[in-house]
Amino acid sequence: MSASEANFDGLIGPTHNYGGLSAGNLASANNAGLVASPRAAALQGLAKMKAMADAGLVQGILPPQARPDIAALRALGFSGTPEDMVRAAWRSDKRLLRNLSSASSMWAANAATVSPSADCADGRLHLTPANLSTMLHRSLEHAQTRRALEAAFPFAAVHNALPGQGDFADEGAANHVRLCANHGKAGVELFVYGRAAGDDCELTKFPARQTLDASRAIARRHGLSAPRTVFARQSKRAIDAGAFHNDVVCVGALETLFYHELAFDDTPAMKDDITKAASGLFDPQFVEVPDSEVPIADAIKAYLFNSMLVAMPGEDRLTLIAPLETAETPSTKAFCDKMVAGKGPIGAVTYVDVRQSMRNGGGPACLRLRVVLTEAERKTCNPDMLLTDDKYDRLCAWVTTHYREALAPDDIGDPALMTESFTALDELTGLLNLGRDFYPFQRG
Ligand code: SUG
Repeated sequence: MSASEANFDGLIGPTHNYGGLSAGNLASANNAGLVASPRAAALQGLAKMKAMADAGLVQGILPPQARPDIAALRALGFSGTPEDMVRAAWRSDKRLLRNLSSASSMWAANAATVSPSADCADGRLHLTPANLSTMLHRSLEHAQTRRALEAAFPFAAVHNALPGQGDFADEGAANHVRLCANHGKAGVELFVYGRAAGDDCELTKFPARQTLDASRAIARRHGLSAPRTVFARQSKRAIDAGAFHNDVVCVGALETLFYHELAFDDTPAMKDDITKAASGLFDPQFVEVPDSEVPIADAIKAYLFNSMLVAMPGEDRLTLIAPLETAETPSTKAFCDKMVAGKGPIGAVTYVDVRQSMRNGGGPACLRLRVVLTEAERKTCNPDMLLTDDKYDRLCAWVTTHYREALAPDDIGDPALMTESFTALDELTGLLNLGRDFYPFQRG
């Protein structure tokens, strides 16, 4: 069956700010406290989506979540009107309100793990929203993410998140890669984990956010074929260098896996396991970047691997859509230039400006969830959540009307930010035809 890969990007929400909320994510820590521009951030994200749509790829939109999270404020003991709760939370615990106000659902690569119908025993597309249980601000996302995925893919099996307990810590597609010869045929699913239940938590300095147990549970739920499924461990060195997700040091598409030499705990075993799992289907192409050419610190700072690796219509080699920071870092730029001049599977690199998201550790790849859709599935996915020229124009105008130009860390305590955000999101449900009960604040 013919199938293609669509990108569903998280539309950046009106509370985008630099809260310093993610331990182990160096950009989040280093940029904590900077003044953010929600408007510029959202327009950068939309421009990336438009560029992909203009290139002929299917581009979808996942709406931002409503923040601050009023239900969480209430559950944590605040009472009164939403404005009362925001004021009281800011007075008593600024860090808590920052967590409850994060626009982090923009990083759609963490929204869910996706297995295309060709890989699943029941022949349906399966999606498991990630519980994101390691970080408080991200653990609030999964219920609304499920709602958004059900709206986008009404035909699919959209599961509940795994139990939000440490043994099942799950970060979604950021720790998952699917390789295949052809999107419509069975592929190999690679799950990359940082720890297993029962491991000593002190093994890594920074949190290892994905467990083997979560990855295995997802593979079971999705009905994946065991011989076509590979589990590989992230290296401690990569996690402690700031690779809080595997997609900070690895990206794959079709037959190609592009990764840093230090990304995996046991690289020869990972390659061997993928090669065996792919046997009879395709010959995997491994593009390994040596630490001697691109030191891991540069790879993480420049986000070389947090790029989108895509088959552009009409091109016979893959294109890497990298952040501008990759072009500005000498070692990563030199590597990219050499790579495209060679004869390997990656034949072009283009650079995009997503600096607002990058300052929180979210590159081009973080902002999108890849969903392989058969022709029939694409026709049944929600057309209102797909980007068209007209919708792009309307979304840009909506952002320009409602989003603040600047948001300083202390603005999070301002109840007017909540009112503005909810007004904007209420209007967005009309723009995307989501119904007037999509957000919790609309349900009362
Ligand atoms: O989970 N940053 C996100 C970045 C997610 C990147 N996603 C992928 N690699 N796929 C995170 O650490 C920072 C928010 C703050 O500090 O305000 C944050 O949540």
